[in-house]
Formats: sequence, C-alpha cells, structure tokens
Amino acid sequence: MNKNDALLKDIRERLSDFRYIHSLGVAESAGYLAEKYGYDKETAITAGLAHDVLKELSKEEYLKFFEEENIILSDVEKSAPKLWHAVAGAKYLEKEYGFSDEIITAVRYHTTGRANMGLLEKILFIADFISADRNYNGVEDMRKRAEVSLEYAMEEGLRFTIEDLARECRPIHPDTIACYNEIIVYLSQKK
Ligand code: DGI
Ligand code: FE
Ligand code: FE
Repeated sequence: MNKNDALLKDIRERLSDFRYIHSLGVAESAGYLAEKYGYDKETAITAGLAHDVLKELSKEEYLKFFEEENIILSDVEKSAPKLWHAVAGAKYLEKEYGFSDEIITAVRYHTTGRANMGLLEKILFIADFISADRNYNGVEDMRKRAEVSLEYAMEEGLRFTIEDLARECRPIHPDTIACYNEIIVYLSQKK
C-alpha cells in the first residue's frame, strides 16, 4: 500500500462522512492552489487529505496523546480544544507516516496560521476555507480572493476568525495574531 492509500484508509476509519468528504475537498483545493501558485501538487493533496486526521478524538484521547508525547500546551491552547487536532495531528503524522517537515508543519499550523508561513502552509490554510464542502456566508468572496493571492485570502480568513472569536469571548492564539499582523503589514506595503 502506498502512503496515500494508507492515509485514505486511516481518515476513512477515523472520520465521520462529513469530515471525510471535507478532507477530500481540502485535498482537491490544495492541489488546485498548488498548481496555481507553483508548489508540488501531490504533496499538497497529501497535506489536504491528512490535515484533520485526528479531528474526531475525544477530549480524553487528546489529553492522553499529549501526555504520552510529552506535548505541553500553553494556557490559551488548554482553553481552546478546537486547536488540539492540529497539534496532535502533526505529531501523529510525523510518527505514523514520517511525512516531510513541510507537510507536518502545514498541518501543525493549519488552524491558527503563524508568522512566516511557507507556501504549503498558506495553501493548506486557504484550501481549508474554500473547499467544495464549505458554504458559510462569504465563501464566494474567499474563493475570489484565493484567485488573486494567497495573502489576500488569508487577510479575509484571519479577520473572519478573529472577529468571530472576539465576539464569542474566546481566546485568540498568539500565532493567529502574529499571522494576521504580518499579512496586514505585507499587504499594506504592496499598495
Ligand atoms: O478543522 P476545521 O473545522 O476544518 O477548521 P480549522 O482547523 O481551521 O478549525 C477552525 C476552528 O478553530 C474554528 O472553530 C475557530 C478555531 N480557531 C481558529 N483559530 C483560533 C481558534 N480558536 C481559538 N480559540 N483561537 C484561535 O486563535
Ligand atoms: Fe482543522
Ligand atoms: Fe479542515
């Protein structure tokens, strides 16, 4: 079995129909963005398939995994369980599949973003917002922005996430803020 076959079987077994279909959609969008912005298409597809691999663990399973892997969460991370699947997923893919650092890092930061993201990181971050299964208000605008540049789409995605989190009084991860600031400064200098 090649690695993508094993990965497909793994996500099919670990994820609900809904999230399995989401993962296939993100893989397709990541492949599309890779071709458009000049990254290896097969690597981007693999990252898309893999990105939410541990999304459906229980709270107990995450905490056990973090303890076994000696992963220490910050206070913000402890209080934001939605961030856990990216941290756990990256470690799992490193251990079980030995994927490249680029894939591992893209999965690790696919939820928060961070400063200084590489091309695959940005591709996965945006593919997650524009995949075919997404239907939130504003998804068409995100898809249009993704045709202009990855950074232009990231600006909108990060603003969307930060506004949502602030409105709901939830903590905003420092990596999310660092990513937002960097993109805003970058785009303002281009004008
Ligand atoms: O796994 P998906 O649902 O496909 O998408 P995702 O990995 O981007 O996760 C989105 C969720 O993560 C969404 O509910 C908002 C949350 N999130 C993203 N950035 C932050 C965050 N939550 C907190 N508390 N802080 C963040 O900085
Ligand atoms: Fe995710
Ligand atoms: Fe996702």
